[in-house]
Formats: sequence, C-alpha cells, structure tokens
Amino acid sequence: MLTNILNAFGLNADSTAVEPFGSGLINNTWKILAGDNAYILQRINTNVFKSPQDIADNLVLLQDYLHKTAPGYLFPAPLLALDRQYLVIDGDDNYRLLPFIKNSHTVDVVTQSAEAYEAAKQFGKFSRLLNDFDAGQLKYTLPDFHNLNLRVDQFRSALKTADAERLNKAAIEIKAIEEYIDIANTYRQLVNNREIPLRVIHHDTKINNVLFNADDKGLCVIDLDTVMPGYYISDVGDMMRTYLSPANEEEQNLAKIHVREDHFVAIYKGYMEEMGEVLTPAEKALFFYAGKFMIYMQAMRFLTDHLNGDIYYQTKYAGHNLLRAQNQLTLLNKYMAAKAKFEQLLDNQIQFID
Ligand code: ADP
Ligand code: GN1
Ligand code: MG
Repeated sequence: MLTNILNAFGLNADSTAVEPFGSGLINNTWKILAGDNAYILQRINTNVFKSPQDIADNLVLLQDYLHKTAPGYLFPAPLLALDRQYLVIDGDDNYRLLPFIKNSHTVDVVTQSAEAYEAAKQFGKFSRLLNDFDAGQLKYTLPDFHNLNLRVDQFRSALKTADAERLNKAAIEIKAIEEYIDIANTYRQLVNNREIPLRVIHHDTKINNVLFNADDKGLCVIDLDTVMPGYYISDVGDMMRTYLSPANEEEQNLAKIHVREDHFVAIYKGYMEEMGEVLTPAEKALFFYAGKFMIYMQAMRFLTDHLNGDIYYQTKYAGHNLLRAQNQLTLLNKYMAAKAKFEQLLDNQIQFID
C-alpha cells in the first residue's frame, strides 16, 4: 500500500521492510529498513495539521539556521523526495521521510529522574539554540494550539452541543474544570505581559518526543510539527504533565497517579542549565504555573473531545477520553498540592506565583 510513496522517496519498495512504529496519537508512523539504512515514514494527520507544507517550510528555516549557528546539533529534519519536495502527496494524504536516528529509542513513561533531567535539557537546549532566531518568521502550524482562552471557549461550546449521555457521564469532571478556571484567568493576564516573550517553542515535550541513546542520555528532540512561536510555559508545563507521574495519561487505575517531587527538581535543573540565562525573571516565576497550565489544558482538551464524541484523539475503548480527563484532573490535584515541597527542594531560592 505504501509502494508508490516509498518509490517517490527513491526507495525500492520490494527490498524494504515496513513496520508500524511508536505510540504517537496524531500521525501514522512506520519504520523502514532498506539495506543498511533505516528511516521513519510518517503520514501527517491533515485533520489536525491543515497545511503540512507550513511544517516543512518551518523546518527548512530552522535547519538552515542551526546548520550555520550550531553545526554539530542533531536536528532530524525531513529528507527530500525525488521531485525535490519534502512532502509526497497521494490524494488527501501527505507523507514525509526522516532519517531514523541510529541506536536511539524512546520511552513512554519516565521511570527515573535522570530521564526527566535529560529530556528537559534537550528541550531547553533546543529553545536556547534558537533564542536569537526570529520566532516571527515561523508559520503557526496549529493556530491557537496552546491558547487556553480558546480551549475554554471550545470546552463551553462542546457543553452546549454534547449529547445528554456524554454530559451526564462527565458531570464531575465538568464541575472540576469550572472550579479551576483561575488557571485560565492567569493565562489571560500573562499574554499581555511584555516580560513574557514569544519564543521558538516545541509545544509537545512529552517523553516519547525525545530520543535517547543506549546509555539513556538525551540525543535530540523529535516530533517537530508544532514548533512555532509560543510561551516557554508550554514546554516546561508539558514536561511536568508527562514526567512527574509514574503512570501516564493512559493509566486507568487513578490510584497509580502521583507526583515524584525529585522529578520536578530534575526538570528544573535540566531546563535551567540551558535556559536559565535566557529567561526573564517574570518567566522564571511561572515555572510552577507552567505545570498547572498544561495539565489543566490537557484535561480540558480530553474532556472536550469526549463531549464532542471522540473526534480528535485516537481512542481504544468507549469512554477513553473521559478517563484521560479524569486522569489529568487527578494529576492536577496532586501537582497543586506539591507546590510548597517543590519550593523547599529548590532551597526556597525561587517564589513561584500561582
Ligand atoms: P506523533 O506526532 O504521532 O507523536 P512522532 O513524530 O512523535 O509522531 O513519531 C512517533 C514515534 O516514532 C516517536 O515517539 C519515536 O519513537 C519514533 N520516531 C520518530 N522520529 C524518529 C526518528 N527520526 N528516529 C527514530 N525514531 C523516531
Ligand atoms: C498529541 O502528537 P502527539 O501524540 O505527541 C497532541 C498533544 C497532546 C498529546 C496528548 C497536535 O501529541 O497536544 O498533548 O497528544 N498533539 C496535537 O498525548 O494535538
Ligand atoms: Mg510524538
């Protein structure tokens, strides 16, 4: 089925091995083995990314810049097809090919604080190396992706159109989202604060978007579709969301969700080693808020998708998105309860605002 696509990238489909790969929720990914070479082939989800060409254009700009300013940096950008385009288009489907980074692996759940440290360092390094790149040159591949105000609007619209059964099942979670609305009010203020600049932000820093080497050291960041201008709280917050708990967003036994405080310190250290000199004091004060912001937004997005009839995230069973929302709200509660402990572990050097 992928024969024409592989051929368009100059690979002989008859002598390649193709297997589905990874556990992403958005794109379809295959690992391709062709002799001694390995590749990642991806079909971009165009329900989500309406203009895959914008992604390709952004990556070319970043690749050229990094090539000049940080030549040794590992940046897994797409490869050209035989027609010298980055995308192979087949009807509505858009495909791209990347080099498979040799001897790399991803993990779906953080099992030790060293992984959180390594990943935070990789995401921090990415933004630091691009600190002098004019983020305004980048296209918004997903307009309003982490615009919490808009996510609140989408949630409220879903409340109006959801069917009664889905609404009833989600009554407790809907109430919880409303009770935490202050998190969205803080966001409303920070977008008007000139000390909180737009930077080049990855926007999807979950742990399986970092490649590790055989010694479990961070190699590079991947999944660059959502690289665009944004606030640093997006990246730090998604790390809190996905590295602190030993059980991830798929966990159905909510008792397994808890916050590992040493992992918070690991994220802080790894990220700040790279970005500490770059962030403004106003940004640094938001380091804890970052986690609230992202966990809350993700809970809201899963709940909205549940109310909308599971149209966005891939689901495996009835009620999957509702369960994910419950999971994220549980994490949010535990995260908020750990604030004083986090400050103490950082020797009270920094007062985090709410
Ligand atoms: P999604 O947007 O669906 O999450 P990703 O770009 O993150 O897609 O790719 C899914 C998985 O494929 C990753 O988590 C990783 O395991 C693997 N992967 C992606 N790109 C590479 C690469 N260049 N080298 C090695 N593995 C990769
Ligand atoms: C999606 O692409 P993937 O699977 O890494 C989503 C993120 C969510 C995440 C939740 C474009 O990420 O925003 O945080 O699922 N990406 C998009 O697992 O919506
Ligand atoms: Mg991914």
